[in-house]
Amino acid sequence: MSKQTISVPDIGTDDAVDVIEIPVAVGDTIKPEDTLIVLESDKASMEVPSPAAGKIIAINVKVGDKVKQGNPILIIEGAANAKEQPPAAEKENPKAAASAASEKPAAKKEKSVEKKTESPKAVGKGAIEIVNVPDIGGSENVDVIEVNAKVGAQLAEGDTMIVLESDKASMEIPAPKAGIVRALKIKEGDKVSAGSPILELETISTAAKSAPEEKRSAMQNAAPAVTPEIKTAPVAATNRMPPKSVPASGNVYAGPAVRKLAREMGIDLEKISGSGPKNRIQKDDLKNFVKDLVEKRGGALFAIGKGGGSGIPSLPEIDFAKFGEIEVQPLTKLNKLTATNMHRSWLNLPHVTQFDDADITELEEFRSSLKEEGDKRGIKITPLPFLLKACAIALKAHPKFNASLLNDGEHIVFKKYAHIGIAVDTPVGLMVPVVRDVDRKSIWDLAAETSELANKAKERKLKPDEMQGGCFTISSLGNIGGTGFTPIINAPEVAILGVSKLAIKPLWNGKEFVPRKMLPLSLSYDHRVVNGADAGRFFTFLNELLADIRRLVL
Ligand code: CAO
Repeated sequence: MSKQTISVPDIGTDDAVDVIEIPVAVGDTIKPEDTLIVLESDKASMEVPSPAAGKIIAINVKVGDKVKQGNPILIIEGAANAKEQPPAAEKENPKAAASAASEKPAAKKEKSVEKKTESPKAVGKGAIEIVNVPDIGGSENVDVIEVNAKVGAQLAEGDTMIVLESDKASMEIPAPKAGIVRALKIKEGDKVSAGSPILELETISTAAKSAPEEKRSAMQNAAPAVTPEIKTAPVAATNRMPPKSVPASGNVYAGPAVRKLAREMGIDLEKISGSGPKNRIQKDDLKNFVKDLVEKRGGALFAIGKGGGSGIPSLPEIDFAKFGEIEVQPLTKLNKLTATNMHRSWLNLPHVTQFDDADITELEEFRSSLKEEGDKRGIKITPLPFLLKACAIALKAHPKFNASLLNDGEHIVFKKYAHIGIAVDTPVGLMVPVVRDVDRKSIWDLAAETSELANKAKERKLKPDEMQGGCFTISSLGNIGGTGFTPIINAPEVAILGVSKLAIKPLWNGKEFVPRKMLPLSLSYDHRVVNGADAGRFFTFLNELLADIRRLVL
């Protein structure tokens, strides 16, 4: 495999410059133009892009080293996609990719710049000057990828006005002097060359520099020297190294690669503190910031008691001990899991709950009549197996309730089976075992199975597959009490039936009030799948089945 040593290119100075950042490591696979190191001289800083693709097998420099043009930076191997190596003579003196390209004859360059130059106009206290794109290493029609300057904003000398990106590098163009931006001549997406007008600057005296200037004074030393010609000529025409990494307005000090990444990720660099020299923001700072954000906000989104992402405000921390004696206990794993599932469902599914009472007078009579037989069989019959059976039949008759939305937002799945979960209250938290093929099982079988599953849940003996595949859930608080509640849907199911405590209520039969055993039911449904009318029909159908259990066998 071929090996290639990559050296420091022409950096526009014979002086040794500092290596301030090495964003690559041995073992990394790099592409052409990936930043290898960041250098900083007393005039500017620049990222050195890779001229080739390959795997890094050695790095010859470290942060803090001083390097000059021609010093080896690193060795790459297997440069299959490597660009053509420059001829030997050129190798000795490679052009900095950023400054890049062939140099045009000075006279020609000046002429072309002169053509685009406008004379300063005297307005008010300061003169209005047109600030042009300086010599950008011969690159032409370079993309404007960022416009940092804003009309009306005050720029300090060295503040980044715009960021340009060529096919070789990106570079920040600093303000040649302090002033107030009176007009912008370009916008993001424009293509510019040396001499293209950037903005109109009303120059101000050095006494009127921007407020945060003191803080970044050290960094401003890195800005290119300003010559009077700056009004009409390129900045630092003799300096082929493009001015880079100067502090941008708002105190951000970061290289173009970091800025580009931040832009792609939608991150405001002003929120990040840089760990590099002179507080320069490095790629790792950006990564750590994102990691922190995800851990602190995303991770807490479904955590109990916390707000987090999606703009949901957090609840305030309260010191409950201030108000009296307290005891803090850890949540069980099940508590946390339930909280996560409930929160996720509550946030993702638009819930609607409808209420109704089912007249189960006859059902209760029939159930009582089964008691003796149940004792013989060793099976206790509660209203639950009847509810299961009725729900399974209702699911078959109303398929929208036996459905799930796919995450693609384009499809809905209709299930041909009727597996129903039952919420079971256990000492460690809520569990939902699933009774399979409810429609095909007898009331005796369902009674036996629900009691077995409930016992297993209470003893924590349920297997994972006994809690999966549900189409619908029944949550019965009937033995506990209450006249009604709004159950949370067990997503990706689309509906859940809440059962409250049976009560004897007077019902008008057309002639008189008669006492009837009424079972309060609440049906929560996902309004993306089920409409109110669908729910009304489902509920009516279910109540008819429960009111006349002969229908369960039809
Ligand atoms: N109204 C009045 N009495 C009811 C009733 C109702 N709706 N439902 C059940 N009962 C009665 C039963 O008939 C039984 O009485 P008898 O012993 O006199 O026959 C008694 O209440 C106890 O029933 P059970 O709870 O043992 O059995 P079940 O089949 O009704 O319920 C189970 C089983 C596992 C669902 C239940 O024990 C349970 O855990 N419920 C809690 C579910 C829950 O926590 N839901 C909330 C989820 S969201 O937080």
